[in-house]
Formats: sequence, C-alpha cells, structure tokens
Amino acid sequence: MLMSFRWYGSKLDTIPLSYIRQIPGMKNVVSAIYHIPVGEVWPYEDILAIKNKIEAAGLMFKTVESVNVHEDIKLGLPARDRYIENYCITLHNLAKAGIDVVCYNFMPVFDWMRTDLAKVLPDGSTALSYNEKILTGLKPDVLAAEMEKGANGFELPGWEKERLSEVKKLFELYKNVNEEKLLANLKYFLEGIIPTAETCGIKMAIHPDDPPWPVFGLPRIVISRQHLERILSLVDSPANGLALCSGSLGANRENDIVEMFHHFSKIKRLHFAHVRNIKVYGPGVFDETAHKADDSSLDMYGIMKALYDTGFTGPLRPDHGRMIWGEDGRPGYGLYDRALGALYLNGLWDAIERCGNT
Ligand SMILES: [Mn+2]
Repeated sequence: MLMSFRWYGSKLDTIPLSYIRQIPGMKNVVSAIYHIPVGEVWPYEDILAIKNKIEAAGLMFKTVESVNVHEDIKLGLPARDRYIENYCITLHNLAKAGIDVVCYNFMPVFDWMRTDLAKVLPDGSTALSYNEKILTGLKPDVLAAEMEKGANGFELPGWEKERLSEVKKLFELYKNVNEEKLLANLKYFLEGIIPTAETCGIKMAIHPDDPPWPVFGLPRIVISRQHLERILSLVDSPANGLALCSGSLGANRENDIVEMFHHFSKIKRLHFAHVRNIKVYGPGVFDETAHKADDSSLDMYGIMKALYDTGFTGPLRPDHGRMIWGEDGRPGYGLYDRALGALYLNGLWDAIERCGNT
C-alpha cells in the first residue's frame, strides 16, 4: 500500500508540499495538469515540472488523478477519435515521467455531486453532504451555480467552468444516450487506449460514479459490483482496472464494500484505493465523516484488512476530509482532516501487519 495525498499544484492548492511531507507515513502525491483543457495533450515538460517539484519535497509522484475524458468520447461523437489519440499521447508522456496509475471517470456532464459543501456536523466541523430531497425539483444549472458559490472561490475538480457553461447543451446531447449506449462508448474508449496503456506500463483506474445512482436522469454505469465486473470484461487486460472509492460506492448500502475491495484486489484489477468514511441516514442521504468508526457507516478496518490480505501494493489515499480547526480551503480538500484520515488508515495498516506477522 502506497499512502498518497491529492495535491492541486502550487498555483491552485493552498497546502505546501512541505506540509504534506510532514504527515507521518506519507509517501506519494496524486496530482494532475490543470491548465490544459480537457481533451488536449499533456506536454511531457509540464508533467516533468510538477514531478520535479514533488520529488524535491521528498515525495513520489506515481499517480495521476484524473486525466479527464472529453464529453465527445462519452457521447460517442465523431470527434472522439482525435481525443482518444490525444489521450494515448498523454499516457505515453506520463509513463515517460514515471507515472504508473492513471485515474479517470466516465460520468456524464457532472463529476461528483453534493447538495451541501459545508454542512455543520454536531462537533462543529463542516463536511460535504448529499440529500436527494434537496435535488428534487432543482434544475441542473441551478445546482451547478450553487456548487460554484459554495466552493470558497476554488474551482472544484470535475466542475471546471468551461464544462459547466455548456450544461444545457450537454443535457440536450445526452437525451439519446442511455446506459447501454454509454457503456458502448466506454468500450470504444477502452479499446482505443488500453493497448497504449499496456505498452507503456500504465494501469488505468476508473473511479465509481459519485453518488452511486442516476442524477437528473443521466445514465450511470459505474455504481455496483455488476457494473464493475462488466467494465473489466469490456477489455480483458490487467491495464483495464478500477479505482475503488469506499465513500462513493458505500453511499448505496446494498454495495458490500469490504467484499468489493477484497475481490477486485485479489484478481489484481484494483489499481487505486480511495478510503474514506460516510454516515448514511437512508437512501439518497449521507454526510462525509471522519475515518474513525464511532459515528459513521463504513468498515474502515474491514477495507484495510481486505487490502492487506490480498497483497495490495497500489496507491491509497484518504480521499476527502471535513473542515476542522478553523481551516479555510477547498471543500473536501483541507490539510488537517485528510492528514488525520491518512494517519488513521496507516495505524490500521500497522496493526493489521503486526497481527499478520505474529
Ligand atoms: Mn473518491
């Protein structure tokens, strides 16, 4: 297991790499190139520049999250071939710089979604939260505007301005795309990029849809064990793998998270782990919480044990955190609570390892 921390680069992130380096057991940084528009090639020099910064701080840069997939690929439009070609060149450039895991998602129009970016929890901390009831009757562009307002002046990952200005047009285009069509478009994309990933030694990791159910009537194809199995079978290659995210998949209590981590890690198709806790109040209602089990719904110990037992060596990050101790930052991506999350997971791992070796 390679303990990792997401960082948005020196221009966009408020957290210095030197602070990340001080989190006990922190080894690897997960980052991306943010100034290149979705669909265009990431130049090797730009990747190298960020890698050099990270390594100068005493950390590794082995994992990219995300190389986003252009909507034309998800929609199956003719321009997709050019974007797939660009994607392959980006993979080559990343491999040349030593990256071996690339995360992406295949969610139409919106990336992850919440209805409150700063819900006050009983202890006074604030957290990302979701309540289906709030969404009912809300127009997609109104929600997009709300997300932007609540983002503290930061651009949220997956909620880039150029994408959101197109919301209405995109909904029109997605009218003819159902689950099967979206899956066929994913297959086409994977057939285009997996041979390149294989050649250059990159493991692709698809992130589950968050939340794990359809929103605004848009299709979702990465929300259950059956969906994940189906995606792996679209192109049966070790390079076609998963980024399991406990907080995303776990919002649907029918998903057996521990079993999923165990199974997909055992068959060596789990390439990236996002381990965070949530408190689920009922279908379609949840808050993001601290990793500790006291007031949350998911079995963090069970997940870490599943990873340990199956010999998981890939990157793992604590994913999101709450805002605590007066910290002001990008919702979900402050320093303090994510550092606590990493430490909690490292503690579990150490204990499991000690028990496993006696
Ligand atoms: Mn995640």
